Amino acid sequence: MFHFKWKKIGAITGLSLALIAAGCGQQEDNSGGGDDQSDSSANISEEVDHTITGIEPGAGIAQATDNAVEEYENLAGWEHEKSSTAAMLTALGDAIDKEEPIVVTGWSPHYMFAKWDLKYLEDPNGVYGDVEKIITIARQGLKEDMPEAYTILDNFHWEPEDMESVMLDAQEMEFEEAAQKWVDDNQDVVDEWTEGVEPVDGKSIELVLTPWDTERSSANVAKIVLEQQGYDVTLTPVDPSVVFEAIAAGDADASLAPWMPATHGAFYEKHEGEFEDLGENLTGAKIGLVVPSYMDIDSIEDLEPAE
Ligand code: PBE
Repeated sequence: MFHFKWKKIGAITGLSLALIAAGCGQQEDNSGGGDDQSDSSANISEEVDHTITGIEPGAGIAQATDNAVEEYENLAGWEHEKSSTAAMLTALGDAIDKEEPIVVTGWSPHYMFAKWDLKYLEDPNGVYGDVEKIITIARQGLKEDMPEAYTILDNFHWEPEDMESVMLDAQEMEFEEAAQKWVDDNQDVVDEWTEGVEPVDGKSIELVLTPWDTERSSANVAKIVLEQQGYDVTLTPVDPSVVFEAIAAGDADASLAPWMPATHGAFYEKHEGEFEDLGENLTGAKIGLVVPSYMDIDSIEDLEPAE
């Protein structure tokens, strides 16, 4: 935390200098109608101190962003500053309050798009993929050991709006309560997932998830549905790499957390053949570089190198 604040002070100092420099430039350039200059992509890149405000280092989007900095020649000399989702959202909110530029790693579904007017930067190299699916994976042997749970997990499919409604309610209540509310309101959907499945008597099952609101939503809904069926459910939040490791090793039973193909594709490939892929549980997710809509750039390629 301390480290992050310190970095932020550095960024603010850099920004003030950039603004002073821009002001000087405008005075010298009075004849040329230099008003647009403060919005130019070179200035945007300087004003953000050639820094992408990222999230937790273990996130798939963090790996993708390191790849983007490597791959895009125009991101030469850029820093990808990793901290936490909460710190990224605070920095984004602060920048928007002051109408300052900022480049963050963002994803949907997420309330950031409802709360603020934001846009994804185009990604001509396709580093962040296009549409992402969220898939369900299970340890080998789960189908034989717990066929009832396997069937329910295999049937689990919902829409981004469903996930968003749990995430929105969870702003004001615990995820358990928000998930229960969704289950109560959508018992017809849940009935389809559990149709023909026999009840069980207190068998234990462990689901691993990643520590973001999207996955807290799906895991808590799955927990309630499996508990209705008679299971005793444990939810364990871990890093994305550990989701795959735990399922591949048989230490956990299943997960509804992997984002594919771009976000967690590297982990998937590393463990391919050591787990079962039960297919998507949601489609229409996305990751990428996100900026406030007032910023006058549209593509990652509009950013300028640091050197
Ligand atoms: N996320 C949310 C995660 C997956 C879910 C996009 C921040 C990640 O990048 O690993």
